Amino acid sequence: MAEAGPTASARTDWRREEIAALFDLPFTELVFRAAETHRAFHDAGAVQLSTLLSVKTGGCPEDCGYCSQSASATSGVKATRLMDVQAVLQSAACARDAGSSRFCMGAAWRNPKDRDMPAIIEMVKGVRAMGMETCMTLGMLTADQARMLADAGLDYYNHNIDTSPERYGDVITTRTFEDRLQTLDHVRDAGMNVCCGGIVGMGETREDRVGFIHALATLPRHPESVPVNALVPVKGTVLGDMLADTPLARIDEIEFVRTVAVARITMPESMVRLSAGRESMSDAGQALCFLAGANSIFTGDRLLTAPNAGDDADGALFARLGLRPMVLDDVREAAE
Ligand code: SAM
Ligand code: DTB
Ligand code: SF4
Repeated sequence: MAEAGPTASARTDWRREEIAALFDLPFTELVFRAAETHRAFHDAGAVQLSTLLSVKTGGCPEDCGYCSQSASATSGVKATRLMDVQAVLQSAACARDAGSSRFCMGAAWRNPKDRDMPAIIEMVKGVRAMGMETCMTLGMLTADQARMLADAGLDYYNHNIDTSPERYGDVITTRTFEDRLQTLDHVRDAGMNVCCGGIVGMGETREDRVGFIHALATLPRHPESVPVNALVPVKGTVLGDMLADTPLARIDEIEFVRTVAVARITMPESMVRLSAGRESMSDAGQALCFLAGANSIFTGDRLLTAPNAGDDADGALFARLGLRPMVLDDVREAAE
């Protein structure tokens, strides 16, 4: 079955109560419904593989409470300059050779400066020329910057809403939820695919998770890609330190799977990505996520700064579960 991005007719008028009611379903009923939706819209045996590279690490002026790269964190992550284009392309070639279909480049910026754009554009063009899909996450964009990236051929822009609108100000104070939405508008207006999701396990309530999914599922058009991250608690970050003291605040796998299932049901045509935090999940927990409709992962042994499961572990998991990587031809067919 051909994969497809969200059509204009996908339902975007979800009410909060409806989403809360989905979360409240008996677990097996919720997962069953999500699996049905998954099968109606996607090939449930195929998982899309994306690989991350941090092209500019650390020293970020934003104060996101979860992030090791914020200048306000004492995580020990060293700030670097923007990587050389050739080094980025070498890393992309390794990812492609390992079977990844999309290369996602992240920079620890509040926003890119105009002087950074020429190198960024070279990275997009170079990775595309290798036959991979391209994704970038560079912070806030102006309408002009979004157009420049689209003109360079950038396929996806990642910009997460991270949590519910109500909780946003508790996690990040240096920008607003509205700022986030504005960049997402610029990305859409420029014609790029949107990758937008967030983090669970930040000590939020179920109601916040409802608000988070509600905000995504009622965007004017569903994101093509929805990353659901489980917080990777990093020492020296506000949330990492807070949760180190209250281990019970961490999300349990069943609640994580519920979140994936509700994302799948409410945004049926989107790719739902089991993202950060997968390394510390059990195989059974990940299997439940795939059953509940997750159909994309980050591969390789590193995310941006945090460790990731790694190709050997993922190869073994896919063999155990009888899953196969979505190859580029499938991905291309999906986009048509
Ligand atoms: N600076 C850009 C921005 O914030 O848009 C891009 C990079 S930022 C690291 C991308 C996303 O990674 C964040 O929005 C957040 O959802 C996720 N992330 C960052 N640190 C995380 C952590 N410790 N655990 C889970 N997800 C995390
Ligand atoms: C997303 O939602 N998750 C990825 C990607 N988008 C850029 C990043 C996860 C970062 C995890 C923490 C780290 O590596 O520092
Ligand atoms: Fe900076 Fe992005 Fe980390 Fe926030 S999440 S501190 S914007 S790198």
